[in-house]
Amino acid sequence: MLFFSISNFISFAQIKNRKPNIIIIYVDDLGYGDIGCYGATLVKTPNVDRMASNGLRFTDAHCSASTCTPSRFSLLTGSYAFRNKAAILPGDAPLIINPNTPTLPGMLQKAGYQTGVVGKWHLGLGNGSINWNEHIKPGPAEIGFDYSFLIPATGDRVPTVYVENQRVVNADPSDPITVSYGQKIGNGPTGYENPELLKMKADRQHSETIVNGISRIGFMSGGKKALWKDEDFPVILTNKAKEFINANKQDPFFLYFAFQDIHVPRVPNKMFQGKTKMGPRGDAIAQMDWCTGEIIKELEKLGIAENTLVIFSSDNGPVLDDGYVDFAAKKIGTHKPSGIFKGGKYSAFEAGTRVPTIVYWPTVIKPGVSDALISHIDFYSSLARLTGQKLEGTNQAPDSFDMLPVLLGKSNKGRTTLVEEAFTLAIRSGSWKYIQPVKSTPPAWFASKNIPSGLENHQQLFNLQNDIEEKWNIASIHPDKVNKLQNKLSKIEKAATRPGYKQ
Ligand code: NG6
Ligand code: CA
Repeated sequence: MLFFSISNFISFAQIKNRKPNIIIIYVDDLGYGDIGCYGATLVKTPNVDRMASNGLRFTDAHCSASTCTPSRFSLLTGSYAFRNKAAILPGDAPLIINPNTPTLPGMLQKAGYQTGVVGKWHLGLGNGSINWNEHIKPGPAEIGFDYSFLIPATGDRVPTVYVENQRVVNADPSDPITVSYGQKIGNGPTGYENPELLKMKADRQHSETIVNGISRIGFMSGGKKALWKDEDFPVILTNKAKEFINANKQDPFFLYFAFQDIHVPRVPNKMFQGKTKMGPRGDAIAQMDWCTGEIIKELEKLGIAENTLVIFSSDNGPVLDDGYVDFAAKKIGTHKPSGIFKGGKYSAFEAGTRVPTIVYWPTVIKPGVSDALISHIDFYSSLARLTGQKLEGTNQAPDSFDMLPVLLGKSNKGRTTLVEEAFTLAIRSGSWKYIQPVKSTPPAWFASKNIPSGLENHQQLFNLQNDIEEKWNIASIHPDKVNKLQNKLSKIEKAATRPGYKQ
């Protein structure tokens, strides 16, 4: 039953008399069980927990995929990432969102919003032959962001420089930047040639150019003045986010604040080193909690907290060893990054995409917990409705369902079906979960991760109602169910799923 009708919403909007600001805080690799309000005890996350106890905490909300690029692609386009074959990108990849594609920030611009992105991008930049010494185009501006301050790919990939409004910050024409994901370039040290320079050891893939004592994926030369220090991320990124909020406090604004935490390399600021007994991974969780708190405090200071909708979530499930020796597994103690669920980052099991998700809007959202099934893909349509934008009959957001009543806690009627993407596809339908056999082999390095992956070359079926840990594959006992779900999945693979969507 829907508890919330459009007419209620309109009258609510009239009471508010203006469009609310919208902030999406997107943490990297944060698992379901990694924060206090989802059961963690060995790391304290008071700021996020406060948001949860004064907002709506979801127990069955999903990012679209168990890796970063596809999840972010889906968040910004309202489309399943497999439609675009979006996969983890190297740091010199071209922009994977075609500038003609309707996007979430573009839709909000039309609704009168000032739009900004601060933090990890990992959606590619430029058109394939990127020159890091010039204005980089296309980029965030071409897909709907008025302002951008980026870590271009990931913390573990070159180039290790900030890019503000599509120019490298502190670029120096006399020391041009070159990037290579093939042969080594320049004379700089690498992890495999100069291990004595490292503050953290790494596997072979992460042993190329060394910057700030950390070897990365990929080679880079030049740009000495532009190189980042990983320890500065929380301060620099949070300040940029605050500056954007301050500059736009009079307008409705949309801020997509994408953290580097708690992705590798985990190199927390001094303020957080040793905060937990879990080593850098635990300390990075404490750091991301602080950054979140800084944003909420800023909204309160400016007196705009009650007119700002904040969505807090993660781009995929947790991973302990992701290439650097930071003792995440060794120091884990009783901490359960995936909570009660199986798997994690890269995995087709629940913990791959079931992530902490909190929606916070003081005085508007009644505190509570929701077990509705929702996807981050749904933010697009839901925020369109919130801001008075109509998607019906257009070619926007092909897989995004309007879940606004669910997001605001007015209804518990979530999705009936949802696809989870890993190196294969899985589908949720009611309490059933079906994992399709893998069609292509995952990368060789994945085998060493020691994460239950769910990647098999046979069909798997679980009933989450009595097997939340996906322990018992009951495909052979329910061949009809398997066929039905496989057919459903194949149909979703072929065509858009949003009601009213037209190409
Ligand atoms: C993988 C990297 C991993 C991480 C991941 C992207 C190797 C062996 N592993 O390819 O360290 O960077 O890509 O993570 O290279 S994500 O959260 O951005 O998807
Ligand atoms: Ca990630």
